[in-house]
Amino acid sequence: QGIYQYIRDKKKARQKSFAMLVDPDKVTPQSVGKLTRQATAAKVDYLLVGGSLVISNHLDSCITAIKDQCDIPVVLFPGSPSQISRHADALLYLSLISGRNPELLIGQHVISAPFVKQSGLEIISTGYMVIDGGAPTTVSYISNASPIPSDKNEIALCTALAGEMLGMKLIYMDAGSGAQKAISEEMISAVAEQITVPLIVGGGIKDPEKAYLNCKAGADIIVVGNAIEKDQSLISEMAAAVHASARIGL
Ligand code: 1GP
Repeated sequence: QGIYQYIRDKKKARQKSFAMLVDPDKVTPQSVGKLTRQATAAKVDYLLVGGSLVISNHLDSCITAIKDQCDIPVVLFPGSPSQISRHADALLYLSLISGRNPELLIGQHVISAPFVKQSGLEIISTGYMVIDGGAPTTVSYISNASPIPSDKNEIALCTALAGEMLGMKLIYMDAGSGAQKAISEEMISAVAEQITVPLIVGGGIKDPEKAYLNCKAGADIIVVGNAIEKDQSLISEMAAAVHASARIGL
């Protein structure tokens, strides 16, 4: 069974998932052991690997080390076609549908398509929506595209709807890594009420309560990176909050 089917099944069963974002620049093949032990103990559902800007060139060896040491699915979240590793389990094939930069909507996909196909990875087409996170984030700068204003829920919902009708299998709403302001619950619920595909939400989530509220608003998968890099005790707290939101029937 593929990762996407697994995500769909969990949504159908009204289960919420927690994904830990692993920045390839902040780990080494030697240091991933600690991280995989913590993630396994915390029952993290997915490891998302990638970022808008990756400087190191040890992606393959880090993913191989992660796969050797745990059974958590590794899903690529690439900022560019150079961040593709056939050692992962699946690839979020991102199209930046919130922006109007043709390179990130389709251009880079065309150039990398043969290579992506040959990788043998499970490809999950994802409508990627960057939402204004208060101050410019790396993704908003690098993408050279305006994020959706944080209070324009109707733009977010129309964008997500268009993405779903174009055939995107997931919608990912992201305030950007390290965002000052996470996406509002109002915007999450406006989108969640309209779409049927699973909804991923991330960017600037700093505490378990916000993770919980996002699930309550309709997010299916919560992604956290920065906050758990700063305080690793949050890994289990975040995962527990996300899993608890499903148990009480949200
Ligand atoms: C960024 O959604 C992710 O693409 C995670 O963001 O690092 O702010 O948790 P943070």
